[in-house]
Amino acid sequence: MGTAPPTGPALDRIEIRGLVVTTIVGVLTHERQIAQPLRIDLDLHVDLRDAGRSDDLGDTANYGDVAERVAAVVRDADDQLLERLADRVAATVLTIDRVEAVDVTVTKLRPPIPEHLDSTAVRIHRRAVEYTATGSHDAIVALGSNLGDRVGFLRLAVSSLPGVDRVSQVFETDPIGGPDGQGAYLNMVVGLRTSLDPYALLRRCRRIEVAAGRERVVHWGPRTLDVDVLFYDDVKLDDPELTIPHPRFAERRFVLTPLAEVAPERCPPDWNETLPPDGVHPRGPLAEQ
Ligand code: PH2
Ligand code: MG
Ligand code: MG
Repeated sequence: MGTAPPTGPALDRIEIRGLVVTTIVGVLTHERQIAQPLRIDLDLHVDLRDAGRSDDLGDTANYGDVAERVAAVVRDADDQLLERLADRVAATVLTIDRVEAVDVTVTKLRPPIPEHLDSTAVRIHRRAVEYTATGSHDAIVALGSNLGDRVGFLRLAVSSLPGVDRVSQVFETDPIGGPDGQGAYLNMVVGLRTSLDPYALLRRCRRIEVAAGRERVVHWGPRTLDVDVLFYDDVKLDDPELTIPHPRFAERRFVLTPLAEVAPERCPPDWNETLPPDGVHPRGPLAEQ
């Protein structure tokens, strides 16, 4: 509330142009022996709205840091193909928090061919969700949708979250709280392994909600997609941005029923006997919806 709801993924970019690094790259014998100059150009897809408001470097990706990391990767490279080198540059850039996607151009400034030409290059586009940030932290995330293409939005969430390795079935549930007359929810719970810290995971969840066209208009109102972090390892966090474990998970059958399929040890003892019955109906696996 207060600020205008985001209307979709930002088209913002951070550009890095003309980073020249000398390195070993190529298939030909002399290319394997003598280093040659490459030019790297990068377009980082980063939502710059937060930094535009705050004037805080912590709210964006630091291009100095990016350039340094990329230069190090290229300098230490020993690849045959520009394609391979570009891919490794992309993977490095996508480990940086807030970078949603990247365009990488790698240009050979002195291509070893007899024709006269200026340069040769490859340009690739990679998204962070393709490089699933699988890591050692265990997170449990709850999904809910009661507006629009509910099954489609659950699918979007499951495929966009990094490192998902456990999924509950889908449940159709009566809406709890919020305005009268809203439609039934589809709810499910997923488990994932991630290298993201809790705040970066929260931002990833928000971004997926935005991609599903979520608008925060009415508190607890109908939503295309709700992506809530329930647990992150055994971390306890209580600040205005993020509370973990989720403050109301233990009161809600629409969370506990799918949670019991994915991580029963996280459910309070006897929840199934003590919570009042409410409308939670199993609908089977997401793939069969
Ligand atoms: N989410 C809410 C409020 N009420 N009710 C159901 N059945 N399922 C939900 O996911 C849900 C809700 C707020 O996030
Ligand atoms: Mg919620
Ligand atoms: Mg939420």
